[in-house]
Amino acid sequence: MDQNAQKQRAALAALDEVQDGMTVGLGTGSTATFFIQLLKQAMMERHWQLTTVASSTRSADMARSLGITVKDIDEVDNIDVTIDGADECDWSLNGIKGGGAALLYEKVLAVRSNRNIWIIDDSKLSEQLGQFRLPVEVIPFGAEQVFNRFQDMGLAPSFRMTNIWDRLVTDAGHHIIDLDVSNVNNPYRLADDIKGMTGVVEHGFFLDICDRVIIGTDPIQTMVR
Ligand code: ABF
Repeated sequence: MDQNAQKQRAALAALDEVQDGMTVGLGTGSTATFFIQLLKQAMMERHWQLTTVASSTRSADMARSLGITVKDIDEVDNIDVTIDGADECDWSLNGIKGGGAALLYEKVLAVRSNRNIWIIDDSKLSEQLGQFRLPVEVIPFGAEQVFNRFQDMGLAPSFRMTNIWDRLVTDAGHHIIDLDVSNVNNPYRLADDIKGMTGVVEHGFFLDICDRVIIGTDPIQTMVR
């Protein structure tokens, strides 16, 4: 089944996680985009009143363009469920996110959410995390020093670029360095080491965060924590 069909199927299945009156976290990426479109349709058909919080400017803009109420995360007392995509997911419901350069706000949203649901196509599944390069968000000041540290650690770093001259700048004004973690057996240890580095804001390991993964195969497959 083609990936888009799987993404749409997973996004549709995630509507089961939403009830009238909820505050819903909106993820970022193409699968999350399908979900936002389907959420609007469900709101109209089922007369749901919902509040949302978005994990990126582009998801917020898209939701608002559909007439969905989007609040700042500090304006809501509670986030009932966040529906997001992932770049890679293992059988323990751990994942790598940040391919869309939104990992910081995605993680802030996820850790504030009562439930986290990932909607993916089956190409994202892997036995051991590391097929996807790990995005790390760093402040611009001293980013080269952090890059060099990653090089010394054998993680083959590369700056995420918007073109051949300019480093990508995230919604929060930071840069992304992508790392090769394909030889890493203990993501927890590496996650702690990376997070402890001065100049690093956040990394794309999402460990022990996701409660349920919906895989858009036919029939749908789901993994729960
Ligand atoms: C988001 O989900 C991003 O971190 C990631 O890049 C995306 C998955 O991409 P897609 O849904 O477009 O395959 O959380």
